[in-house]
Amino acid sequence: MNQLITLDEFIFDRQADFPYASGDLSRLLTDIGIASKIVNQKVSRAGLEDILGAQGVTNVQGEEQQKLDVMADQVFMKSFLNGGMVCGIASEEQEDFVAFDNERSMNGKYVVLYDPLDGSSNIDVNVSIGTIFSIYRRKSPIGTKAELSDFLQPGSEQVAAGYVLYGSSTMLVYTTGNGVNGFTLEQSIGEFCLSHANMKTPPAGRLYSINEGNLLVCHPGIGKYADWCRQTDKSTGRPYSGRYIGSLVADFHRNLIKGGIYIYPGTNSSPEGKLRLLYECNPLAYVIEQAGGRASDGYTNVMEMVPEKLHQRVPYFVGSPDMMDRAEAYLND
Ligand code: AHM
Ligand code: MG
Repeated sequence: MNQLITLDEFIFDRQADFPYASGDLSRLLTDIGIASKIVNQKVSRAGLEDILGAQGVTNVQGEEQQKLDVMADQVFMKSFLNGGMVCGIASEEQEDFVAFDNERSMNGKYVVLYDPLDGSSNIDVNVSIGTIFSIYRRKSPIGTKAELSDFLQPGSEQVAAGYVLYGSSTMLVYTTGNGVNGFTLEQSIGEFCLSHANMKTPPAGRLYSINEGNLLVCHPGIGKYADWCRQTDKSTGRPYSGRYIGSLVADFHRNLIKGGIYIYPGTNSSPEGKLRLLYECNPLAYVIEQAGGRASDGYTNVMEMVPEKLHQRVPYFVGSPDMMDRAEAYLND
């Protein structure tokens, strides 16, 4: 029987990788694991809550039932607030960042940016969704309240990032800059267990993921790249397969493992695209880079961009390095 390594054991074993480690980042990652187990529990009951709750309005505790993405946002925020390692958070669900004002949190070294439930339009139809998170060391002095500048850091400054995929099984995948490791939730013991050690993406793959409905309203180079993917050529394994779930985390995770490229381009009506730089693009860029892939806006590594606002959007290309090279070449041609 293989040795079972839980997420918490793994995090604490790896703590020595950081010469400056005080255990705070380890504790923070553990908090993320706990929050995602709570969210997983709620997500797995999607569809039942309305039936089991009183009229779908209040639950047995008399609390108003919330939409799952708002609920997930609150679960993660409370976990960061209670954990005390974080001086503030920014979330897709909240217009402004939140600076925690209790003494313990103000002494926290880190800020977290997150998308609590990405792909949430898929909840109603029981399709995989995810959480994405990004962790930075704060810029403002320890002991004070978090400031906007703590959150507007380029992705290259991330100290950890990852995602949780609520799929046919629930997985937590993260990096702290020493490779990528994936943990599958073993429901019977309620623990994330190491299942995908040192994940690497193949240099090239046979999957391309794009909302084809956008092909006529985006840069023509992207349509030409999609045409190339569809052409038959045995020497390059084409035609490639089109795979698009519409849940970034799920599309990203599949492509990471099997080899592929995900593209969400700027369109005529939304030149900046749809995805948010700080809590969707940068964290997954850090993960894919640590797994041997790349991410860009078609021209520039997204992690080199200096963000100007919390909810900044950016066109997004992410995946296996050889596929990225070719897709970018079509864009630049
Ligand atoms: P969300 O954060 O509001 O859920 O939006 C992000 C999602 C991604 O998960 C997904 O890849 C994309 O939006 C799908 O968008 P579209 O339906 O336009 O293809
Ligand atoms: Mg999202």
